[in-house]
Amino acid sequence: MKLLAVHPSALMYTRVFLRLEPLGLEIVAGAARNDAHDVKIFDLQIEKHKDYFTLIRSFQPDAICFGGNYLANIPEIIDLARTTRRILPHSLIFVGGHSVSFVADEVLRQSNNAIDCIVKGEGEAIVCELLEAFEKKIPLHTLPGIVTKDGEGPAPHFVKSLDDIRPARDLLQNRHKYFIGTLDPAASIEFARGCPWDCMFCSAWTFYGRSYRTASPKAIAEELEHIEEPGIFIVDDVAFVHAEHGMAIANEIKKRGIKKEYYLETRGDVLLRNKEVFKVWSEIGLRYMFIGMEAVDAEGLKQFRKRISLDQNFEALEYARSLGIMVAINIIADPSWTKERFETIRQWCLEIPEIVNISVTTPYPGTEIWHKDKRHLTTRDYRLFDIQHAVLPTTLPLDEFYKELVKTQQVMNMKHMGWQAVADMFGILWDKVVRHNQWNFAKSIWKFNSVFNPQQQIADHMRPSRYLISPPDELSDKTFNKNKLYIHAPSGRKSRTLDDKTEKFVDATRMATE
Ligand code: B12
Ligand code: SF4
Repeated sequence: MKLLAVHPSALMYTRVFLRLEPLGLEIVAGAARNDAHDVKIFDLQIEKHKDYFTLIRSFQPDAICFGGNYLANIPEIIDLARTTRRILPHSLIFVGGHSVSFVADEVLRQSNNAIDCIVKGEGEAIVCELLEAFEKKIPLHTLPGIVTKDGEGPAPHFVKSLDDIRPARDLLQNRHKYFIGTLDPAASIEFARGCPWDCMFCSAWTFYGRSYRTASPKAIAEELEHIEEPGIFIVDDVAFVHAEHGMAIANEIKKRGIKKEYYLETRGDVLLRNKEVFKVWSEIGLRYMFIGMEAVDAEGLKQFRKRISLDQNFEALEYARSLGIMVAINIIADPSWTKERFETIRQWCLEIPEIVNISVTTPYPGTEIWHKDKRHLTTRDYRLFDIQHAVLPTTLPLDEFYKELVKTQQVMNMKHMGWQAVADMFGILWDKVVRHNQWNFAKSIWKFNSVFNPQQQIADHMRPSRYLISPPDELSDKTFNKNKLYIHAPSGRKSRTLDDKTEKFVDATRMATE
């Protein structure tokens, strides 16, 4: 069969700081190609809608699938599916990925028969069976994880091993367009899947049933050897949770003489616990690290149910600095923030050398705060659920809130434009643009003001919206049932590839008990 796998357009943040390959979609495409299907990938983060339509007319795919990792992309996917249905009335159209798994019924309904089914959970575990069932006219909703308007199959299952299916990276045409900051160009890779913690604002753990699985160091190193890009974005939610695994990958990389530069995301307490691992990684090319601090005071951390103390967070930053790793911190701005609160954050951010990123508290389906936050949503427009817009009532008038937010983001952005930074930047630009003709990083420097703009953000709220997300049906601590949040059913300790000490460490640093 001919399968076309499509990633939707970039959201706000990705229009400036980074653009990364759609790894999940590439893995799904890889599984289908291994099964002898003729597969193409089309990435709308780079390409245009009109080129998508030209492609489907010439390629005439039997099946088209869309990557629904981001809630904010759902209206675009529904509209694309509707037009595609008119052009190719007999093709199978399906959507899979993180966010769409949590709102499957709703998206099917809103598509008005344009989307045949939603694939919940891991796509590579079921895509081949799905294509076969479509060919043989077997009812799709009998398959695990598949939801159609006629019903839903059994719970989705996991792939046997993360080592078996490699992403079809070679199917992307413009690989030089993917980058993160100065890692330009950059490829993405997955070392482990899932997260054993259970933060209330996050759905990474509910998607995978609080499991944590690792790929083998050998398979990872082999994959790295095949990647041409010098920069590597490690997509794991929390990198190097398990020290031995991180160390074994580093050893394999050293043994094979692989030379790359890496970016990863982790937690402050994991960094402090596994100092040696991060030290070794700084020696083999770890350049950038993203730590989700979420709040800068104890009250804020308590609100986010993170058991890590502020002292630990600052100690982690200090340690990363000592290794020469550039750290970016994420702070979550709550809609209740006042002008004074924004000012405190700006001052704090100027006092530290790290890059600070700010996002807005956003309840997402699949998170605890979606069901428990008693504040009513002020908008149900999917497109605004991108953590750059306020979807809950703001204490400041909305325009003031955005002015303060963007001013804070500007202060953070400009901080890295001092004389020394400009001099360093000049060196980097020389290397990227003049020596290697790589333009992504250079272009990103001038894009900030055109994308992050308070008037534009207000205007985004005024756009007419055709598809609205339904609010959570239960907003109560008493009736809230955590088990309903999961996409892959939790199967406890055995689903986590962690040694007992690490399992205990995770338990001590997460808030809830199973
Ligand atoms: C890497 C990553 C990114 C990369 C994106 C790379 C890309 N182009 O896709 C970057 C850093 C750019 C990014 C940015 C953002 N991200 Co992000 N990101 C992640 C992260 C950590 C891992 C995703 C990943 O690659 N995993 C590895 C691959 C193998 O897994 P996967 O993509 O989930 O794919 C599997 C399944 O989902 C499924 N699947 C996926 N696609 C498809 C398609 C089909 C057809 C099928 C059948 C199956 C299928 O099968 C795959 C294989 O098993 C997730 C957290 C998570 N654990 O999912 C957050 C996450 C997806 N991001 C999130 C958010 C909020 C954002 C931003 C909005 C944040 C911001 N700062 O503004 C932006 C928006 C980016 C955009 N779309 O323009 C949220 C999503 C929230 C939501 N409900 O919408 C998540 C869940 C994080 C979280 N815990 O809240 N992100
Ligand atoms: S540590 Fe918390 S915020 Fe980070 S991925 Fe895990 S559950 Fe989400």
